[in-house]
Amino acid sequence: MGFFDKLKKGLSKTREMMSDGINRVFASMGRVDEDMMEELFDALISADVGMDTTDKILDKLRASIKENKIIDPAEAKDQLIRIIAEMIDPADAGLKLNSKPAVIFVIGVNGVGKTTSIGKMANNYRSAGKKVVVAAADTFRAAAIDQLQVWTDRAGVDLIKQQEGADPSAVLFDAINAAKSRSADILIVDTAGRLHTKKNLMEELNKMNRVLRRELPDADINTLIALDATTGQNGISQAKVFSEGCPIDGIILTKLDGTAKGGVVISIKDELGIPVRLVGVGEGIDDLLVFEPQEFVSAIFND
Ligand SMILES: Nc1nc2c(ncn2[C@@H]2O[C@H](COP(=O)(O)OP(=O)(O)O)[C@@H](O)[C@H]2O)c(=O)[nH]1
Ligand SMILES: [Mg+2]
Repeated sequence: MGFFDKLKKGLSKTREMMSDGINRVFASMGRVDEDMMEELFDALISADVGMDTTDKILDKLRASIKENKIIDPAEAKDQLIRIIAEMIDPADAGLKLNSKPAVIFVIGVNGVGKTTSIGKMANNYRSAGKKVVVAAADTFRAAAIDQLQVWTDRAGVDLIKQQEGADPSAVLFDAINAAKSRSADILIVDTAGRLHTKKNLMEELNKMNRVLRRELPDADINTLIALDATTGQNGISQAKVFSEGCPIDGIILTKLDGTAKGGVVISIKDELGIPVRLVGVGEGIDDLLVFEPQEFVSAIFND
C-alpha cells in the first residue's frame, strides 16, 4: 500500500466523522450563510477539533468569504480546506537530524505508543540507510525493556539497556557513548511515562535532558511527545504538563487509525504551538508516517 493510501485508510474513521459531516453541510446548503456556519461548527466539534480552534477556523472562513465575495458553497469548502491546511503547517522542514549522532528523545504518558513508535522510527531510519542506536531508558518495568528489545530486533538496530530499576540517566549515558563509538547517525531514547509522582517524572526527564546536552552539546536534539489520538483533547493537557519538564519540539500522534477524533491534529498545533511530526496509523512496523499537512487534509477531505 502506498503512503497516501495508508494515511487515508488510517484516517477512515476521522474521514467518516469530519469529511462526511462537512461535505454534507456543503452539499445540503444552497447558499453560504450563518446556518451553514452553525452546521460546520457542529461537524468540526464532532471530530474533536476543539472549541477555540473551531471558532478560529470559522472566523477565518467568514473573513475569506467576505473578502472573496464567495456565494458558492463549493468555493467556501475549498477555502475551509486551505485554512485548515495552513493552520496545521509546521512551516519548517521537520526533525533536525544533521549532527552525528542526532537525538530523538521520546516522552509521554504510559500506553500512548512511545515504544511502538520508536520501533517503527528505528525501522524507517535503518531502511533509509541510517545507523540507529536505541536507549532503553524506561527502566520502570522489565517488560518495557523486553518489548523494546523485540522492536529493535525486528528493526535490526542496536539497543543499549540495563536491568529493571536502573537509573535512566545512566542508561542514557551508556547509549550516548555507544552512539559515539559506533558512529551512529541517530540515537532514539525511550522513557518511562510513569514514576511514583509527577514531580519524580519531571525531575527524571530534566536530569536526562541535562545529560544529553552536557554529553552532546552540539547535537540536534528533538524532543517528541507521543499523544494518543483516541484520547482527543486530553492529549493537549498531557503535552502542557510535560512541557513543564522539558521543552517539546514536536508530537507523535498515535492510534489515528482507531479514532474518529483525528480533528485533534488541528487543535494541537493551534493550542500548543507544537507541530505534529509523525502519525501512527496502525500497530505494524510500517504504520508510522511523516506528517505532511497538505496530504493530511487531502486524505480527509478528498475522495
Ligand atoms: N492501532 C494502533 N495501535 C497503536 C499505535 N501505536 C501504538 N499502538 C498500541 O498501543 C499500545 C501501547 O503502546 P506502547 O508503545 O507500549 O506505549 P508506551 O507505553 O507509550 O510505550 C500497544 O498495544 C501498541 O500496539 C497506532 O498507531 N495504532
Ligand atoms: Mg513503552
